[in-house]
Amino acid sequence: MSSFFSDIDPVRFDPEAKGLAFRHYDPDRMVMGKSLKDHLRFAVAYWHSFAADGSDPFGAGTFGRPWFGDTMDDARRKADAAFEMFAILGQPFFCFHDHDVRPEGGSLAENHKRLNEIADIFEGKMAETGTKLLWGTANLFTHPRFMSGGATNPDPEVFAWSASTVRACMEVTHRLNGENYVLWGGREGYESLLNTDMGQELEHYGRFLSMVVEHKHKIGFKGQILVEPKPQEPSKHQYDFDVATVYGFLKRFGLEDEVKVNVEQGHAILAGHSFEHELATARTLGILGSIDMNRNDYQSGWDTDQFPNNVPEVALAYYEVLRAGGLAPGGTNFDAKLRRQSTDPVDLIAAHVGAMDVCARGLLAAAEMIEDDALEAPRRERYAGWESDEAKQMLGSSLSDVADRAEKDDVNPAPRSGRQEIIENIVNRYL
Ligand code: XLS
Ligand code: NI
Ligand code: NI
Repeated sequence: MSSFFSDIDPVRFDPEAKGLAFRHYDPDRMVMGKSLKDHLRFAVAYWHSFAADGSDPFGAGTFGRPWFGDTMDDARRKADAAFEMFAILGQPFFCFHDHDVRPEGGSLAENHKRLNEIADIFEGKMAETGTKLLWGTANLFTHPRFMSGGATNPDPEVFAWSASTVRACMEVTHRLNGENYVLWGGREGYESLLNTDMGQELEHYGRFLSMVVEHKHKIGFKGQILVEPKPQEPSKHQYDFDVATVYGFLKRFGLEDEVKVNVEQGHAILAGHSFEHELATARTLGILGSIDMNRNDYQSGWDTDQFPNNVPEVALAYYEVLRAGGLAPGGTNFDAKLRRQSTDPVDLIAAHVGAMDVCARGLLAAAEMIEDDALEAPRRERYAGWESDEAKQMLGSSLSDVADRAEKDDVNPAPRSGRQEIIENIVNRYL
């Protein structure tokens, strides 16, 4: 067994503790009829925690983990450290790409063999520790073969390679009882319109996603299929720009009842939205599947994948999640990495502990606002006019009927305050 975290004890809920402890995340605390653990469904992202090396566009990796290397032994050491960390955190779930867990094999057959070998190890460790798989996914963006996309690549052989890779990842996810399967299309987009046939690429993308759904049913995978929207980076323009764009795409290909979205905080910001906007859009359209809880640095304008630390933002996000009826079978995935100067094993633990506490505070505040009807009461009042029979009838009549009635009654509505500041003050009481 790896001893990477050897001097770190399992983290417990203890609001009085001096050292590493959860001060707000009490997994067993009951809120709105469910434990915090079941509301939040936290997951560690294998890639950022165990594969990221701390490099940036200007400098080499700084983390130097003992499992860095490209052999299967390195991959096994990495798995040991990962499950050691899940146990220390009491983390119920994890998520991974094929590329994070095994070294590249150079051929499809070798890649799949290696992936399945690591999945065997995961299977044993999951049974031992009770850690579950929130979602699996395929990395169709790191290797140079994917530089022009996976399913939207102009080269049909890359489409075929992608199909084989996604099939292998879906089947491993199914075998490990994953609760979701995610597709994030980082390079499913374009760099330049001058060399891109957008119509053809969108057709191929739609067909690919349909094939994924068909395969899900063929193998009896019961988890959710999720698309993760993002507007750009690494593509200049990504086809899955935001939640509304993805919904239009799903509708076009008849997939709106089969596929939901995994909404990431940082991606929402990159798209020029707030996180709660994206969550409310997904909730309203009935496609909220899961969340990636990692923020950007608002000054840099990049997807910096930092651990969440802003309770007011997180509270409004979980408010939308609770209104949607919760996350399950999705969860809260920390798609977040350490800053490159945070090089110690304890930094990795502390980052997750802090993030889990921030999420717990946010969810508790959101639940209290819901239990007190603090925001819904003023919202209902604002729309109360629509409760009358006369108002409801308008929606079933013609433009002329409504216009005639307005003119006959000589309606002349007076402006009414939206009370935004008053409501903002109410929110502030809960934070
Ligand atoms: C990148 C994405 C990625 C997905 C999984 O920006 O967030 O990490 O979550 O492929
Ligand atoms: Ni991201
Ligand atoms: Ni993500």
